[in-house]
Amino acid sequence: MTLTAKSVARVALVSSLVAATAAAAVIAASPAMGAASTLAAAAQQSGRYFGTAVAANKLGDSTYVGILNREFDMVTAENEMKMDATEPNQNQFSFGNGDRIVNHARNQGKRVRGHALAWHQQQPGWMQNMSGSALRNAMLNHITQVATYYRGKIYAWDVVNEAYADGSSGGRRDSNLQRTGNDWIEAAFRAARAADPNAKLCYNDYNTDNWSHAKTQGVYRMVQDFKSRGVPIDCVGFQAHFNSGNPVPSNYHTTLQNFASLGVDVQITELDIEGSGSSQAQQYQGVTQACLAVSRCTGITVWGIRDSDSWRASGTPLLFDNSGNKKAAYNSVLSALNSGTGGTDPTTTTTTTTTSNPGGGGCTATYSEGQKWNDRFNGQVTVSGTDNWVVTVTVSSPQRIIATWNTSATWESADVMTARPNGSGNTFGFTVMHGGNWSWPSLSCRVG
Ligand code: 9MR
Repeated sequence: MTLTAKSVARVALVSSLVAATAAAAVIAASPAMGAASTLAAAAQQSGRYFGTAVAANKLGDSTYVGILNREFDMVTAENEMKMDATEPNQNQFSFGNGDRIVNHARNQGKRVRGHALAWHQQQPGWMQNMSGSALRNAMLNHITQVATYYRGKIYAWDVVNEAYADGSSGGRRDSNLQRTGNDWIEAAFRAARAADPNAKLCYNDYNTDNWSHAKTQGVYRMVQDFKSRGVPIDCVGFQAHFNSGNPVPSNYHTTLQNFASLGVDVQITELDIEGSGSSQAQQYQGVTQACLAVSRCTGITVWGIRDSDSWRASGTPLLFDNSGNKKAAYNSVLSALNSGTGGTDPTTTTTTTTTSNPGGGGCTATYSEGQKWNDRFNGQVTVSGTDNWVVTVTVSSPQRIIATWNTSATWESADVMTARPNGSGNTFGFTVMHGGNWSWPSLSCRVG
């Protein structure tokens, strides 16, 4: 998989998150008093983990290891447990680099996601040229040997990675493994279960974030079928590699929830979001909130630590800059994790969006997050600079404002509400049915 191929295949959505961030957004840099101060500790408050991909050759880098040890409680080997790394010659296994990562994690009290037992990419040379029953048997032997070797040390295995096609077919990707027969995926899961009965067994893929995409639907039907026939599958991994051509979809929460409703855990397994500043921070926040709103979303893993560690470093897609400093995106994720489950938590206002009046005239509207439920959230706006304000609140489809208070509201369209004072002061509120879209409304303020 290359970035180019993925970008071409993806349908570019006009993301409401992007629209919402067009307004100047200010993300508060510090967590609320008493809140957890690391990603792992913050995630643990709701029983979740926060992980990262780790490269064995960086375990001597003290900045890298310092952040790893401090912030994360789940580890994925970025490349070291793939087929080419663990079985470079047929039936000769090589676990040295995988072990370095697994041992470091376990010595630090962290858990490990295994990645990946069967994949059309990063196959050793000897396997690439195989076909038919010889390849099927080699794949099953690989799964059995690797999962047996690591038995008891792996929280979840990506048993099969990226087996579905991009584009509109909703079907399987062509590969040497697929050509061994359509049942290769379930055979892989059965072999993995036999080898390590206590590891959670995941199907992992990219471009499966948007509920309306054919690929998402194809994977969903496979998981539904596996559950109905008793094929051992416990979880679905959503890689979540986002950029401007493939933004966080507005229905992300819907996707996670619908898969979870099939009776599997869902995990965000390789998160990175190209961009910078408050726009990137807000998208990270949206992804985090989407996971928190799904009780079976058990954790989030980012695909590297510093931007410079990323497979696409030029897109600066991670939570720490090249020097290891926390980015705005880090603070937004930490805030979101500290804000709780996204279920019935009490109001928390650790983040604000501030939009100045573009025409001048001294009027500022500040947005604060309010209480969140599975289907709706509250927002509050405080206006300063004038008592004679007109604030425009724009939500993004499928969001709808269903209630307001302390304001006189009129609607310009289904998405755009105009709020004026009603004698209750300069703070007003509203409730948004979000339809899976957790992005903040955008605000503008003018003197009336
Ligand atoms: O980050 C990994 C990079 O170092 C490798 O060169 C690449 C080889 O395919 O794999 C990258 O990780 C991929 C992961 O294993 C599966 N999903 C997509 C990831 C980014 O390409």
